[in-house]
Amino acid sequence: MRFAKSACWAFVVALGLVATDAALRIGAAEEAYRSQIDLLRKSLEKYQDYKVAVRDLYLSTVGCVHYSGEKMAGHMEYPKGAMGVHFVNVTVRGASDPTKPNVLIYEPVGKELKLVAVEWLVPLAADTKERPSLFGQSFMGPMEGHEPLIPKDYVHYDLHAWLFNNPLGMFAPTNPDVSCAGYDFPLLEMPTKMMAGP
Ligand SMILES: [Cu+2]
Repeated sequence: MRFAKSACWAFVVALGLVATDAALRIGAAEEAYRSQIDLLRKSLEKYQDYKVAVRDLYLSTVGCVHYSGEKMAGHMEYPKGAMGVHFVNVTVRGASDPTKPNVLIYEPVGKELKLVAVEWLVPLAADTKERPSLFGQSFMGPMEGHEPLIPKDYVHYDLHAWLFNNPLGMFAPTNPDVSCAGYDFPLLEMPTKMMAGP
């Protein structure tokens, strides 16, 4: 009994160390890419106004995407929280540019839309040799498209960047502080299926 208890404590302490280490590493990665991230924030200032984004062909996909935190074997793990409303620009193609994401994400706040994050979506192609990365962060995936807004057969990698605040970290897929409540088109999505790939 005594042994079980101390083993349990050792586990908790180890877990704490791992968590702290991961947080520090993410912090260090953010630090190393600080100037690139600042540049990205600057290039996005104009998109605080979603109408400017629309004029630049970032088009609203209407639904405010959020997740329950439910875990499903073989599917992506999305902590409970929202992403928000994705504005997708299909004219942004080619290698991922750290200052030019192909998705802008807005949170509905009252009658306004507030820019909260950006996302890079990279399709898995026959000649994909490695997992894409930006800011020292490996993209998540490959995974199926996010139904119902993106068809299942759009297998892709993605990386979110929360530019202003996310308690789960700057590159987490969801944000518990973002909400779709009160918005006319909330969309509870199931976690996307993971696919094989580099
Ligand atoms: Cu997203």
